[in-house]
Amino acid sequence: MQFDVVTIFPEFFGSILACGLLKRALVGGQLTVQLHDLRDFTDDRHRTVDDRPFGGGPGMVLKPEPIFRAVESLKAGDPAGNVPVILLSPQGRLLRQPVVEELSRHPRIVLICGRYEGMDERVAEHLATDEISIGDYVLSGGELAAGVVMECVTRLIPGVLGNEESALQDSFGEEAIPGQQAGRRVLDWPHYTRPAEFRGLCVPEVLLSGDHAEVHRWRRRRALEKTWRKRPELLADLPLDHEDRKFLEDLKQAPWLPVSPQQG
Ligand code: 6GU
Repeated sequence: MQFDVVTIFPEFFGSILACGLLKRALVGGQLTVQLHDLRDFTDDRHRTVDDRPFGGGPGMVLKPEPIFRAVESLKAGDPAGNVPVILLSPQGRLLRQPVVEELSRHPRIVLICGRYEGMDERVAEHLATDEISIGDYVLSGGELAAGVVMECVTRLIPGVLGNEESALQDSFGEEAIPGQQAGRRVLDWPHYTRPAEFRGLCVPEVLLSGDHAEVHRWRRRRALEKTWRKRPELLADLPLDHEDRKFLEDLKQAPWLPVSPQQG
């Protein structure tokens, strides 16, 4: 996978590429990231990337020419010409895990970091092939969003995660439970590690029992419970078996009761 990032702040990406998953993927050769300084594609002495908005008003607007030039120079090396060119902007479609999965199937992606005040609309209309937002809030620029896209897409590249299963078991990833439909989302179950008792707070007994079937059942129930309590709208899309439905019905009847006797 290769990301080409067009930005006025290439230095922004130093730390996120120097640690954790992205660093590992870069070192492992599964990932290449090329940072392109938008100012390198200007043609004036001041390396001007923005200008005042036509029609007046406050703020500056990113000029189209350097951005078109930058993207066209990147794509020159890619004759097939079907590289996605994604504009990061709050007007884009919302980034959700199915979108991440879709992006991860491309070998190369161009990311254009917008600025909050604006970018000449001709970039969105005639250069970008896609526009993505990472949520309904305002960022000053698309750099953080580009980092988010790179991180969540890179996690899906085969061989990047230590344990291939950990991607499958995540909240929002595919169901951990075998036999369930792909693409359905449930929140993750709670995790614990040693010590079994910390400041009087005990890890649920069932996790210490060694009974794998019971552990499995407990995790499923806690995942369902968490989803119902925190993101109930996700349950509507979830394929639920008879046991799941029975569990959720009981929970709704008496949400204050513990989810299983083992939990105490
Ligand atoms: Cl991708 N860019 C900006 N500027 N703000 C955002 C965003 C992107 N996603 C959410 N807010």
